[in-house]
Amino acid sequence: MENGPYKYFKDGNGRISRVIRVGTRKSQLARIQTDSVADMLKKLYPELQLEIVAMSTTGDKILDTALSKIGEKSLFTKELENALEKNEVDLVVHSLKDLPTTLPPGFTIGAVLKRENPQDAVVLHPKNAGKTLDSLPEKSVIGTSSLRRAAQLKKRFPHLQFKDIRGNLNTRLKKLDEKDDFSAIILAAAGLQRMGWEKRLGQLLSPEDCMYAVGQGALAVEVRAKDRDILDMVSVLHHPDTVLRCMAERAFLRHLEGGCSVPVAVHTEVKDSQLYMTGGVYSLDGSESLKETMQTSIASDNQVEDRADDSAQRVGITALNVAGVAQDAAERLGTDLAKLLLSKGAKEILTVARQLNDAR
Ligand code: DPM
Repeated sequence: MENGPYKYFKDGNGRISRVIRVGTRKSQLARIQTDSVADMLKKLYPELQLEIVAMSTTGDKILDTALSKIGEKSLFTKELENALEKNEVDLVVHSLKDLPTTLPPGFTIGAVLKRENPQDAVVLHPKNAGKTLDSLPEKSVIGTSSLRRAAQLKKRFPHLQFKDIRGNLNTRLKKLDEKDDFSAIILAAAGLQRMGWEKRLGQLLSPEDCMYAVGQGALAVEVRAKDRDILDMVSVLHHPDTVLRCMAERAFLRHLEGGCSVPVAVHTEVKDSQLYMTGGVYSLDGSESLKETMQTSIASDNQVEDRADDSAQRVGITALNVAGVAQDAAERLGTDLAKLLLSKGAKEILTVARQLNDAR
């Protein structure tokens, strides 16, 4: 342990020399996510003193506008990054899918944790308990403000209608249960599970029905890029398969120049040292779509990455302790899949989707 990440945090007597402050948004989901990461760090470094600092972000304050309409990608992250920059906090826990594929200079994702179920789930109004999207009556209203979910599901379930629903998970569930506006809403299974709402998890959407968002289901720890001690400390939280899948997904989205305001979806899998990836782009009503699958070897000679400079960052992630060749292969896979889709007309589909969404 002499040269391990631990040393920095002990004083001459072997006691902790500083408190690590962990930034979080104030929503219940954000608090749960942050607490789970703090607990893992405490198990790994029992003498660490952690302090949680909760903040509201712009994204939490603008609750009446659809996410895809607000435009700014760093909606949920800017205030937290300001606090990181000013050394008010040392690390910040996010849902990876809320982090842009290019982070502002000076920041990096120092850990990507083991992905939970990345699938989307149907949460039904209590009066529809037991139903599926298929069996809901004609013109039933489904709540989601994700262009990605709406585009895929409109195509697949033409008898349904889709309407925006905003607010944090608690607000959405309330809007569903206490009013008669929605027959069901679509949420990430991972979020439901973290909130302890498994009982509300209705139908899980298969990749044929709805592929998930880039990074969905994985938690990320954002840190100051130059803070090698903190980077070393959090890098033990990296889950290598999740890192490689999410790197490929983020490279795909970045190359398509997508964000949360375009309908882009993915599906990835790691099996026998192969990384498989399916990516799709959709028109807003789902009538046009392109979907392709590619794979790459992520076999490595166990030569792990130990550089922490800018050149080691791939799509905003610094994955110390994960094989560099595998990271390169994953990033290339995402980029190559995006190039393939672009060669088939993805750019036109996304440009029109963006224009129509802006005009909504
Ligand atoms: C992003 C999207 C949504 C969130 C867009 C998308 C869903 C918005 C909506 C980028 N961020 O998925 O196509 O449904 O109106 C968000 C959730 C989680 C992280 C909640 C959810 C929890 C799951 C996770 C919101 N961000 O998607 O149901 O950590 O991946």
